[in-house]
Amino acid sequence: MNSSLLLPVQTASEVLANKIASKRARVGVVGLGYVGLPLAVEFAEAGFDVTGIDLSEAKTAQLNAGESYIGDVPAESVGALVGRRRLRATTDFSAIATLDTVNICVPTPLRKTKDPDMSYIVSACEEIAKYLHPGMLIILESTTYPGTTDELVLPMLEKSGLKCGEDFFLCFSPERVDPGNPRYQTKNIPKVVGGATAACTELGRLFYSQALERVVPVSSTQVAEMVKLLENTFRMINIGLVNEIAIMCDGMGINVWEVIEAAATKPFGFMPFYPGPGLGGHCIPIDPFYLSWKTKQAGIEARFIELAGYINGQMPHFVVEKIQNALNEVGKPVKGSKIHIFGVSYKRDIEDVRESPALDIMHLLKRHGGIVAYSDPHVPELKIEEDLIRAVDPVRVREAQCAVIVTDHSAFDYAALVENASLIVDTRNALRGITLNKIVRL
Ligand code: SAJ
Repeated sequence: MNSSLLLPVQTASEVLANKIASKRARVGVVGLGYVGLPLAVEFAEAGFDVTGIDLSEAKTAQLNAGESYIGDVPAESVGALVGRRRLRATTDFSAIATLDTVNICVPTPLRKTKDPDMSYIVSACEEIAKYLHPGMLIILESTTYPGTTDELVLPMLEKSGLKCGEDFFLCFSPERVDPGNPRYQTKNIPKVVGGATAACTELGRLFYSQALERVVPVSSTQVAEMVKLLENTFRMINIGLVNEIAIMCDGMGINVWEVIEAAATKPFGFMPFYPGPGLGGHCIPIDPFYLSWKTKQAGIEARFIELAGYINGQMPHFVVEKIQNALNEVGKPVKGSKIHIFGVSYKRDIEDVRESPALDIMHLLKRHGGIVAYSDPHVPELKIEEDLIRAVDPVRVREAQCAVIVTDHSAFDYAALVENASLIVDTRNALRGITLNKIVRL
């Protein structure tokens, strides 16, 4: 046969690149939470066939019924994509055998010992390895310590006998989802991606550029893993700094909120952070300890992280001391006093109570014999130790000896609170501009 008729054999990378560029690649997302579901919807809306995989029968059934359980993902979008058979959800990992790309978006919590809990990543990779086939792109998005992708995920996948960078391709890309952010959503948040090899990085770049506005390729998976940890460690440490500044100002009788507001007028070289009752959420209090855990393995002590973690962890105690002193000023002990907490989620205008400092504050007050109630329009009920307590009407603050603003939800009627409460500890400067003896600030 005339050799000019023989088409050059395409490499696995070229075949996959063609599938991605023509949007014929069948996309998979493992883990359909606040990261995975928006990502799945973005790729489906970009024209790919997307299969979401999750352990939860409830979640997959809701999605296949065209419903959404993530605030940032409208049910209409899910319904339209499911209707057009662009998006489907399953609990069956064997679907991976039919896919070309898989994004892993599973949780990476900390254990009680502040060690990384890698169990979700490990079990996802065990399933993927069963169905891994030549020509696949696997991208880990879960926040984790530098080295996870190359040292843990890559060997697990190569147990299949396939070679990374030749038969399959592997990247890390940090998730930067900020739930409820009205301006930045999955599509317009710049997407960092780093591959185990240059070919992996290029395929990761090509993949994300099909659906997202800006892709930032970096030279390795470790760089990409470290980018995320720098971002969130930066935030945690600066919150720790401003909390320590608040403690200093409190000791010197200086209004820290006025100090920060004036410092924020500096048009360069300063970024305001604000003191608060402690550090909540599933990112900022957690992510930096993935970094410090890893550096400890290399004999490097992450002193800033440890110190900031200590300071942030002390804030609930600092707030309870403020409450004790405020009640003391009016001749009342914490013991037997009714204390009404305003806001229990970890930050304003959301319903998430994970790691919320309000839980620590309520626990400490109960331990001191306080009688604790709370109001929160986003959290109808709350488990404190073994007790399940329900939110009460804010007007019940009239019965309390002290009100404490822990989370400054926009929905609160602060004028009514000032009117009805006999004593208020404001940990968020929610009552800024109101000067009354009955208001005590951080
Ligand atoms: N907090 C303070 N003072 C501050 C800022 C935050 O005490 O100046 C407290 C909050 O009350 C909360 C905790 O820190 O308890 C975390 O707040 P956060 O604003 O960092 O909110 P998160 O946990 O939702 O962080 C997410 C992160 N996004 C991702 O990891 C993708 C973070 O990187 C974002 O910067 C942050 O959202 C954001 O800016 O909203």
